[in-house]
Amino acid sequence: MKAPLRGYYIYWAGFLPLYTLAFPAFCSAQFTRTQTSVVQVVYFNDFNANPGTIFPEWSSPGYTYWGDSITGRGTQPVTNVSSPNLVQRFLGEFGGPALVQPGNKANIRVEDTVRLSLDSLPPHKSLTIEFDLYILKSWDGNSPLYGPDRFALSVEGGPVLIDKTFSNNPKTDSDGSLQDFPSPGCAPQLGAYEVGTLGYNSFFKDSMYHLKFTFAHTADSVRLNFSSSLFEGKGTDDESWGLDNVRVTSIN
Ligand SMILES: [Ca+2]
Ligand SMILES: [Ca+2]
Ligand SMILES: [Ca+2]
Repeated sequence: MKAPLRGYYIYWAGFLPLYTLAFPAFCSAQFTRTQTSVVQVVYFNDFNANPGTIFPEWSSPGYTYWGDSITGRGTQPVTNVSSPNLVQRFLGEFGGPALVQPGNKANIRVEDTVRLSLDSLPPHKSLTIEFDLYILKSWDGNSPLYGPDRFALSVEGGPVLIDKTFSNNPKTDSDGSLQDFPSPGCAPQLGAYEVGTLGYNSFFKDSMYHLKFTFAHTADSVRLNFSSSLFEGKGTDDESWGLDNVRVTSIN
């Protein structure tokens, strides 16, 4: 393991006082406190607990699929796993079930959502969510043949923080597999802070992104929906994703 087993925790991060300098007559500097921001980490989890751990704050409304004259839905377990090379544990793998036999071409879209629910938040004016997103195996980005393959994060009853295509498919000429993260028409895996470190598929590999968003929020509870919309229907052995180092900070 790269990181110690820490589990998740909730704690005060302390106070961040903001001051302005005032220079009255005699030019004697004087500090005047005009505002105090309270910054508090209200949630963190590195998911380094034993694989198969249930984290009660995480749940799923399940997956849905449609295409090739079939539609359906099912339940999505939410737990943590180890990467194949055992260097990391994370929440995953998500993306939906295999709906075709291995090796067959399918034209099925699968949408899968996992949800973080936090209650009893301290008084605040905004929240920051940051996390590592692991894009695993053969995501195809904008491909008209095998995509689009999208990842999204939204606040229930609030804004969509990200909804972008991601790609691990280097065959951009034949498959049109560019990605829209961080901006439209980018090369596969652009912006990833690491590629191929988790030991997945040797051709498509895996890519790790650090994402961070701040949004206005005042209620004492929040629901954050992390979701994928993947095209092919071959299941998590073919295209999947995971989350790690999820941190939520409140700012008052
Ligand atoms: Ca981890
Ligand atoms: Ca694929
Ligand atoms: Ca795909």
